[in-house]
Amino acid sequence: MDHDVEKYYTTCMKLVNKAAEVIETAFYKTKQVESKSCDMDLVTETDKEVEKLLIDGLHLAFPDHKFIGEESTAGGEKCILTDAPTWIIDPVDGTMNFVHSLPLIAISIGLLINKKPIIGIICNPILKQTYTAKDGQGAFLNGTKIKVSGETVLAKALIATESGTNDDPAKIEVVLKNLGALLGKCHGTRSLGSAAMNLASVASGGCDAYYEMGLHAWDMAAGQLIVEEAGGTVIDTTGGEFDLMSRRVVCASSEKLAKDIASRLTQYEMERD
Ligand code: LIP
Repeated sequence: MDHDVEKYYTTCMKLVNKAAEVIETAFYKTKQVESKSCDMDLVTETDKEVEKLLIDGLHLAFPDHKFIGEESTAGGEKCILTDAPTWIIDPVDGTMNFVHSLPLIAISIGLLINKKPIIGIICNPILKQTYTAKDGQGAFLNGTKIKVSGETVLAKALIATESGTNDDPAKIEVVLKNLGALLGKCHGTRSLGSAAMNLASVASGGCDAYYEMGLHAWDMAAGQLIVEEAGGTVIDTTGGEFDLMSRRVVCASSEKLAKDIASRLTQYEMERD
């Protein structure tokens, strides 16, 4: 079946622009916050409203497409990736930042067809940054082409990572061990508080690498394509091939740097998406 990727992209962008207005309006107001898996894993009424706006709009335009959405999954829907065109959506990535009105947040949407990333959109409505990519067509920030830094040397790399939204002491131990394995051996580490913004920062060269364990498909779907289209490498934290449902990622400005970081990481076992 032929796919009109241009139509998928323009339809999605119109909805992203509407969603961005919803987030912007809510950003400096008091939020209604609920906890999900633990007290650090939050959801607001805006996450739910934006996910509904995006899924309803895309479903109306493309009734045979499938969806994996962060909040629908939290609400009990199954997270199943088939070969059908599937939109993977994080309505507000960086919900903790959003709750604190820290403007490092993003709408993150990836479209996969035959399990292959075809479209990636990361939109930060507060900083007015929209990162986009289409398969084979490069990566862009607000319409201007972007590239990874190209750094290959760990000692010169600025590395993003996150402590994540998990209160398991075993996970915290692994996070600290991995930080310990890199601090003093690289330029420094950063935590933007949003997986999508970390991925976008590697794609645009601000950070040279990003790694995390405990993510979900909706945190990485858009960013994977944007980093790859910007010339970067995306792999598993074990050093093997990237698997969107495996809940872990290392991405970097070069394959050498990605593999070097992966070789230093202790793994944390999690159930797959
Ligand atoms: C969160 C991220 C955060 C990461 C967490 C989580 P949410 O997404 O973006 O940076 O550390 O693992 O996935 O819950 O804000 O959409």
